[in-house]
Amino acid sequence: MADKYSPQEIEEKWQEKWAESRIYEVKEDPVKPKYYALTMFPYTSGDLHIGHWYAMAPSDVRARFKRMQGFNVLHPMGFDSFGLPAENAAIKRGIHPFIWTMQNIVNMRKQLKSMGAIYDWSREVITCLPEYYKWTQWFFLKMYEHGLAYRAMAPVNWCPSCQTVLANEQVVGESATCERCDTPVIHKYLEQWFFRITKYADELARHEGLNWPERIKIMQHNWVGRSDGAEIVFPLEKPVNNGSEVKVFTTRPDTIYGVTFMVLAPEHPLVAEITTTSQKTAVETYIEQARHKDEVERLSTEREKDGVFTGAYAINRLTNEKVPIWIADYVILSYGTGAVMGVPAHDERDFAFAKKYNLPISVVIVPQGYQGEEFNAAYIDPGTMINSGPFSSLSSEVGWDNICTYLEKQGWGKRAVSYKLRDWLISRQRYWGAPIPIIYCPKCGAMPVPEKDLPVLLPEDAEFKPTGESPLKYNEKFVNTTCHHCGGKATRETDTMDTFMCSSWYFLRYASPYDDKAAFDQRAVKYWMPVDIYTGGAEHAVMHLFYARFFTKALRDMGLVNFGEPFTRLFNQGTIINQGAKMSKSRGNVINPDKYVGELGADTVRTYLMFVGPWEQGGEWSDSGISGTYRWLNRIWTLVLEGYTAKKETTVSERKNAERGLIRITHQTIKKTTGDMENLQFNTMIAALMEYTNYLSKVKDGGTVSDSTWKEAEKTLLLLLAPSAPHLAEELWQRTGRTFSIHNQKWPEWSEELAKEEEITLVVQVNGKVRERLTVPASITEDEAKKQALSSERVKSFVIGKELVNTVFVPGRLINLVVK
Ligand code: ANZ
Ligand code: ZN
Repeated sequence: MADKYSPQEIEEKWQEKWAESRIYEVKEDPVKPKYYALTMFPYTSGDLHIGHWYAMAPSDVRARFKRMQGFNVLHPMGFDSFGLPAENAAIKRGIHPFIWTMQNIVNMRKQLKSMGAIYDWSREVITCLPEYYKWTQWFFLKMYEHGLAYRAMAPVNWCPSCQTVLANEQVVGESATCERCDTPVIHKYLEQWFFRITKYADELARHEGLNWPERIKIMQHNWVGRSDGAEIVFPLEKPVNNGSEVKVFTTRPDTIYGVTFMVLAPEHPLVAEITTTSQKTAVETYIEQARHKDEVERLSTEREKDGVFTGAYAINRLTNEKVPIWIADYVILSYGTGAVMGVPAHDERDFAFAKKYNLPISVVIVPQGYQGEEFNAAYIDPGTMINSGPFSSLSSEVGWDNICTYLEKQGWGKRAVSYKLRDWLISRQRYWGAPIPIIYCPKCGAMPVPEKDLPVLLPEDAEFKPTGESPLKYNEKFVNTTCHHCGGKATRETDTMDTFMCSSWYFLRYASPYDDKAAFDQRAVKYWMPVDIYTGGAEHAVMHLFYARFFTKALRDMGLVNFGEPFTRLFNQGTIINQGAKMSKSRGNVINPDKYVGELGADTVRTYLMFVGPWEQGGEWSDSGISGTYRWLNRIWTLVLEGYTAKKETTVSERKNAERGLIRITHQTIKKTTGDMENLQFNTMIAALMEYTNYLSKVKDGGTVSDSTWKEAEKTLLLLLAPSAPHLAEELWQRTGRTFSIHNQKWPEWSEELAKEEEITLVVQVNGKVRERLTVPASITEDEAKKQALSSERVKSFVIGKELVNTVFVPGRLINLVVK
C-alpha cells in the first residue's frame, strides 16, 4: 500500500526545490516564442483573500500550460502599493503607511508563494519604493515634455470625508458619492495637474485587433462618449466687455429654427456681465445653490429643471429672432461650450424647462402624417423639417448637413465634436504617493525637476493626516529647495500623483525590473510586449485599463515603444460568492484561503477554484465541493502509486480492444483539455480529467491493457494535471521514477486519428424490415440513433404519415422503428 496523500508534506518541499533550481526564472530568448501572461497585481491592502486566489490560481494554470507548450512564458507578480487605502489604514492604526504596506507585502508574498505559481520572483515590482516611483516621476516629465501634462484651475470632485480630490471615475452612482466612503461629492476649485488623455479620445474608443470582452469595449466606448454636432455662434443683443457672442454646442443643428431660448451653465464666464440689474439677485442666489449640486444630479432627466432669466438676449441669425438667455444647472460648464440652444419641441430637458417657465415651443421637425397638433412631449426622432426657411421640407438628416454647410459658409458656426471624456486629473492632496516632480521658482515659474535629480523622495517624516491640504506642504525640508535653472530659492509641488499612474506602466517594468538607467529596457520590452493575455477583475474597465492604454499610446508617439495597445487579449474572471452572497466581513461569510491550503493543500484549492464554475462567471463556494476535489486528488494518488499489473489470462483480442479504448480516451482527453485550456474553460477541463481518472480506475481493475500502454496513460494523466495541481503532479512524477521536473516536460499532443470514435454500421429497420445502414460512432446512444435514423431520406419514406409507437435498440448493432 502507498502512503497517504499529504499535501502538507509535499507542497512546501517542491516550492523550495523549484525556487532553488530556478526553473521558473525567464530570460529573453530569441529562439523561443514568447508569451506574456499577466495577472493584475494586487493592491497591498492586507492579506490575500479568496478573490485574489480566484484571479491568480487559474491564470497560473494557464501560464503553466503555455509554458509546457513550449512558450517562453513571462508570468510576473508585484504589488500596487501607493494610494489612499494604505494611508487611511495607517492613520487608523497609527503606523506609518510604509511600515503597514511593507508588512502586508511580506504577508501577501508568503501567501502567494503557498499557491505554487510560476511567478518569477526575481522580477517583483513594488510601486511605493523609490527605485520604482523614480520612473513614475520620469513618466510625468515625459508627459510634460510632450505637452501631455498641464496645470489648470479646475472644478474638482471633492470628497469632504476623505478630504481629497477624486477622479471622475472614482465618483459613483446616480447620487455621485465617493467610491471609498459613499459620502456625496462636492465641487471645489484648485490648481491641478492634468494629463491630456482627451488627445487620444477617438483611439481609446476603438479596440481594433483586440480580443477583449465585448462589454468592456462598450464601456470604454461610452466612457469616451463622442458626440458629433456643431458649434454655433449667437451674437448678444448687447455686447459686453468680455464678448459679443454666445457659442453653443449642439448635436441637432437641424433644429435651429426651433430655438426659443438659450441656457448658460451657471458658472459660465459671461453670466456676471450679461445679467441685468433687475435679475442680479435672483441670478446670484441661483448660482450659490448650483454650487452644491453635483454633475450627475444636475444632468439627470428625472430631476425638475429650474433656472433663472439673466435679462439678456441673443440673436438667432437664421430667424433674426431675439432669444432670452437663461441660466440653469442642467447645463454643465465643462461639456461642449457650457452653453445650449434651447429647442423645447425636440429636446426633453428643454421641453420641461419651457413648460415650467412658459417659454414658446416651436415645432420644426415632424413625423409622417403630422396634422399640426400640439406636442405633449418633445419629438426627438428624425422627421421632416417645417418652419425652417429654405430648409423646410427636407428630411432632418439632410437638413442637419445642409445647415452645417450653410453656417460654415456664413462663418456663423462649424461642425464640431464633443467628448464626455475629461482630461485625467492626477494631483492628489495626500501623502502616500509619488511626489509630482515640479518646482515653483518665483523667477522661472513651474519647472520640471531635471531627470538626473530623480527620484524626488517622499519624506518619511510627514504629518499625513487628511486635512484637505497636501501634507507635504508642512514639511519645510521637503518644500524648500533651489531652482536648478537660476539657483534662486524655490518651492516644491506638494501634491502627489494618482496611484493609477503607478499601474499604468508596471507591465513594462517587469521586462527589466532592475534597470536603473531607464524605466524599461527597450530591447526587453520589444521582446515581451505586448501582453498576450491580461486577466483580472472587470471593475477596472474604465480606470486602470483606460489609463494603461493611454500611457502606451503616448509612449508610442514619443517613439519609446513600437506598439499602441498594451494588452492583446483581456479576460475578466467572475467572483466567488458564499452562502448566496458576496463575501464581506460584516456578513461573516468570508472564506480564508490559508485555512483550506493548510488543511487540504494548495493543489486542492487551485483545482477546486477552477472547477467551481465557468471562470468568467464565478461560482458559489461549497465545503462539500472542495472536499470532492480533495477526494479526486486522493484517488489519483492511489491510482498512480498502487501500481498496475496486467492480468495473465487476457486474450489478444480482449487486450487489443481495451487498449484501443484507452488510447482513444487518452487522445480525446488531451484534445479536450488543450482546447479548454486555450479558451480558459477550466471547469470543463477539470471535468474531463475527472472522467479520465474514472476511466483509468476501470482499466486498472480490468487489468486487460499491457503495462506499457498503462504507463503511457498514467504519464498523460500526470502531464495534463501538472498545470492545475503542480505539486501533486511533481511528486507522482518523481515517485514513478521519472526525472525532475514534470514542469519542464512538453504538453502532450493528440492524434486526430487516435481520438476518433470507432465507427460501426448501424442497421435501421422499420417494422422489422431492413431499410437503411448508417455509419455511426460505436458509442451512439439510443436517442442519437433514433434521430439519425429518422433523418435519413430512405427511412423517412417508410415512416411518413405514420405514428412511431416503439423503438428497439441493440447497442452497436441495430435500431428497429415500430410504426402504425
Ligand atoms: C440643441 C438641441 C436640440 C439639442 C434638440 C438636443 C436636441 P450629447 O448627445 O450628450 O452630446 N448640451 C450641449 N452642451 C451641454 C452642456 N454643457 N450641458 C448640458 N447639455 C448640453 O448631447 C448634446 C446635446 O446636449 C446638445 O444638443 C445640447 O442640446 C445639449 F432637439 O442642442 B442640443
Ligand atoms: Zn529659477
